[in-house]
Amino acid sequence: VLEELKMPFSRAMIGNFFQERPKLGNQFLEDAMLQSYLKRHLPPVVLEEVSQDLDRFSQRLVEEIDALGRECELNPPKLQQYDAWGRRVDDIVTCSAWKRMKNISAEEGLIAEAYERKYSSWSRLIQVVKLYLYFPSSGFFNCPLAMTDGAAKVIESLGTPTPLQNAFRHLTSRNPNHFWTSGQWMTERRGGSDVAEGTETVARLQEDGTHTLHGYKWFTSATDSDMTLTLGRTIDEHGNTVQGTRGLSLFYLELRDAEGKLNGIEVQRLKDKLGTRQVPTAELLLDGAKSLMISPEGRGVASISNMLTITRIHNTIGAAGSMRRVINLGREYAAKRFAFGKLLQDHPLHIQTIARMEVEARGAFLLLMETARLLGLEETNLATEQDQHLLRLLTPVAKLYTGKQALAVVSEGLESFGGQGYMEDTGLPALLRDAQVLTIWEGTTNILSLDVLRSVIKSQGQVLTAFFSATEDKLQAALEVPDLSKSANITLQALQQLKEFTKNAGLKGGSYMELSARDFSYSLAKIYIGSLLLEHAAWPGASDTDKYCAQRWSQQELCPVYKAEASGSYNSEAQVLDKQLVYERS
Ligand code: UCC
Ligand code: FAD
Repeated sequence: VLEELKMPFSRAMIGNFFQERPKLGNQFLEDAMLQSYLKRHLPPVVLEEVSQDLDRFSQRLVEEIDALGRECELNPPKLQQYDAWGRRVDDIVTCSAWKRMKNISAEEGLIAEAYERKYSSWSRLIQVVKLYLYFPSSGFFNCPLAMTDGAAKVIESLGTPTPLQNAFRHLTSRNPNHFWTSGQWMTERRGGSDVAEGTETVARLQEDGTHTLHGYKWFTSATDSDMTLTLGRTIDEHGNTVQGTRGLSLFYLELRDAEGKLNGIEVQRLKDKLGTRQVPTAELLLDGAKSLMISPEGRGVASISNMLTITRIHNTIGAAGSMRRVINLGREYAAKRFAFGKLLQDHPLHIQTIARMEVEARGAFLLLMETARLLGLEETNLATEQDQHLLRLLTPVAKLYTGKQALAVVSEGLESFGGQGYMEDTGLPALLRDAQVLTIWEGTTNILSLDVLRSVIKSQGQVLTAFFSATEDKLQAALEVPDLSKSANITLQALQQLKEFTKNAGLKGGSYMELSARDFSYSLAKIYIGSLLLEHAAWPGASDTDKYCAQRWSQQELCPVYKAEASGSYNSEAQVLDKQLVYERS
């Protein structure tokens, strides 16, 4: 009877409307900003070759890699502590897709590209672009790649000493059978930010010149890696150690021997995490792990700082990559989903929301490219003194700013799918879970803001001089373009405010600067991104959209530190009142 009446829910019980899903397209071809950036910067022959490779790789992402990434999310690693006969084995069991990601990383030269330097200083930038495309489909394999890259960088900066040559070859190999990944073990139970006070691990010198490590590493990601770099405190025969940062040295160790037996390490447990569930993150007991000291004694933190530079840039890759992915899927969806009689893409308010995300994503992308460009110059001895100062300053600025913005953009992105954005089987919630870590690991927002101050103090202000002069240079061309001159002037005004703030704050002492560190770092990020967008928009090949994007950016508050200072946010009364506000109880 129901059939006769043609009742819509009579047969299948679930109706006959099914929303078309957003499809992942070729992310290289769909990325207008990436395309125009490469066109603007790369020499034509390099551009031609690289574009072909990126196009091919992006097609591989759609056809093969993206599904593997999803498989990694659905099959998180497990720890098997004992074998069937009761022997302690501490096997970290990962899925086949995760293992496949390791092979793909080697095949695609995701680390090798940066160290072969086929395209001189552009090699680093090209590697970063490839990783940016890879990240949202990688099942978070970018995490071990970040640390692998960081370890290769540390070894290279030590001059690739003989005992580390083999490791370096493995880390930078394109052969899946030889490729190694590395860990980075810095965090202990007492502290991950304050590593100098937090490190309890001791290193005992052996007769053969190696050290054994004894301690407990509280967070170790991608613990299925082949090797790691870690910190330990040397202990003499009387049991004495030097406290603080001067007692810490940097150690290299391989996790397993040729038979696969762990090197004096016990895996205590795998962490139960909000996101990055694809990545095994373990707590490790080091009970005599055989290792090699690779820094001068007491120079552990300074020596691992090269790794921090690289992993922080990788974090920026992850931030820019996840913003791009959620926007590309969101705009695809808006072209397929109807509401109130028309497609979402025809509701201006919906598109305005995505356009604001797009401005943020383009800004993050240009800041990422700028740090990669500077790193490439530094690695090929082409960096000027100004470039080197800028790289030091912009690395923490980019990490802290884009990490935070990625979280906001990805969250907004989920909302653009309505309820579907909240549904696990769309794969979208994982993007949000994974974005949260970008603000925590590799230095939290506050710790990186303090690192920005460290770079200013250590260089006696030279990093700021470099910043002011580079920003002014970038704005020059835009001042001459009628559509851009107003925005360039606004940015120059913000730069002037920042200069004023710096001059005044310098006189007010350490705690004043410390309290302003976060707003100060945000101001650096916003002003520099503004100048990058304007510089790009002033390029003759730029589109009208590039101009519009730069104009939109300059309409934000560009120098929050100036405004907050004027309202007394950093003086001693504010410190007292902040504390009262936080701890008030009824
Ligand atoms: O979290 C982790 C995640 C692993 C997964 C990676 C995935 C990456 C992204 C994936 C992508 C999608 S691994 C753990 C990360 N941990 C941190 O980031 C630690 C955060 N805490 C800090 O950064 C602190 O600021 C410390 C640990 C650096 C502070 O140490 P100290 O020893 O108290 O600080 P000092 O005394 O100021 O610095 C000691 C030396 C100094 O050199 P000298 O002695 O020559 O003056 C500093 O200038 O180290 C130098 N130094 C640096 N140099 C310190 N930081 C830096 C730096 N950033 N660059 C250059
Ligand atoms: P704390 O240092 O206790 O910080 C707590 C809060 O206090 C933060 O908000 C911080 O900003 C704030 N704070 C601290 N000091 C100051 C200050 N002076 N001024 C203002 N604010 C301050 N570590 C590794 O070494 N290797 C890994 O592989 C690794 N993998 C990780 C994977 C995941 C998923 C996560 C979540 C963490 C991982 N970590 C790893 C640890 C990570 O690096 C630390 O958690 C991080 O550095 C923060 O350290 P903490 O947890 O000790 O926090």
